[in-house]
Amino acid sequence: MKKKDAASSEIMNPFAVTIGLDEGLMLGAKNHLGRRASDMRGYYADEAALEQLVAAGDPLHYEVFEVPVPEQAGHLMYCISKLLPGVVGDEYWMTKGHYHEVPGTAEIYLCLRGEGYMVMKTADGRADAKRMVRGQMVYVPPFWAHRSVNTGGEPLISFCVYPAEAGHNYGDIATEGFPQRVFRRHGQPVIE
Ligand code: PAN
Ligand code: ZN
Repeated sequence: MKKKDAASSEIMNPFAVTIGLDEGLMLGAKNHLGRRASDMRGYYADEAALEQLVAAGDPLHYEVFEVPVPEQAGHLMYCISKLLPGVVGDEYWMTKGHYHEVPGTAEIYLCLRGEGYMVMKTADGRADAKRMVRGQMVYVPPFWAHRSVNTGGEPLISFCVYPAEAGHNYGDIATEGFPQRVFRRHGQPVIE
């Protein structure tokens, strides 16, 4: 079924939202997603290290704050993504990563705090990674799966914007994985 677009709906009213640029939060966020270590099973190379983390209190891995808009073409969804620092074995904490359910939709990530990488891949075998530091904007083009990785000692906080109808496809990445992963080697991040 074709999704409605904004043009076929009533005109909505403007609104404004306060964002904590350093804290990585959105005041009045209606959607707050939190993923813990136990939600990340199957994503890290060192499964035993992940289980140790789960057993040691199952810490929060990352959070996403959204004040939702209608999931219709013409609208823009936006969020704050806050990925905490840490390693599972030698692999830096990361988000699950996904394609968009509507694959031809892009995304903009503006890094507000912290340091890390946006790791990306296409289904036809291309791979890329872009550094994320405060003030750096990463453009994730249509058809690129994307995952953020925190290689620093503080939260990696980004503001994201993408077409509201995009949706999230986690299944393909859960099975394919990303060809590039980021490990701590002698205290330094290395993309392997
Ligand atoms: C982001 C991500 C957020 C969490 O808002 O959803 O960083 O990552 P995962 O969704 O991969 O768990 C985004 O890319 N939205 O499209
Ligand atoms: Zn996305």
